[in-house]
Amino acid sequence: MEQTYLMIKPDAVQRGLCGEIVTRFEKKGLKLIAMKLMVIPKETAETHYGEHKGKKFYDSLIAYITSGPVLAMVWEGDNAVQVCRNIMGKTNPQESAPGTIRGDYGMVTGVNIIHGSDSPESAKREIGIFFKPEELCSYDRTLDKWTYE
Ligand code: DAT
Ligand code: MG
Repeated sequence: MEQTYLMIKPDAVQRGLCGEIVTRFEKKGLKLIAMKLMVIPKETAETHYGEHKGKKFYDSLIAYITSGPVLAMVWEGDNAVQVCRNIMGKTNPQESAPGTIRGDYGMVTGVNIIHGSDSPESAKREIGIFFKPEELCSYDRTLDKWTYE
């Protein structure tokens, strides 16, 4: 099964949206593998967002993502990376479809509620940044036989 790294960003933690957001992934049928509330150290944020270094929004992105606690999570499921990106919506919340997390809760790209890995390779890298292997829970759910064919 594919795993993805999701992170509820500081704005959504402050706004009390963690429960509603987690519920969407649970109800979809994805499986929660790991979860940790943490304030990201600046160096870790720079590693995570390394691909954006040099872009005009980079400094504000690092300041934003380190401005308060984030809820770091690993979720698992068939095609989990793309399924979660679909649930999140487009990067710019003004272009995200209603019904998506960013479409329902966000207003601007610079404060856009949630992060999700963009490929299985990114997911492996990002999970490794935020979690130790022993922090990932391996377990069976009886529910899965009603979720998958
Ligand atoms: P995504 O988070 O959808 O994977 P991304 O990887 O292109 O999007 O960018 C990472 C984050 O950087 C994004 O969630 C918000 C911020 N960002 C991207 N483009 C931006 C822009 N043009 N202005 C302000 N912030 C931006
Ligand atoms: Mg991205």
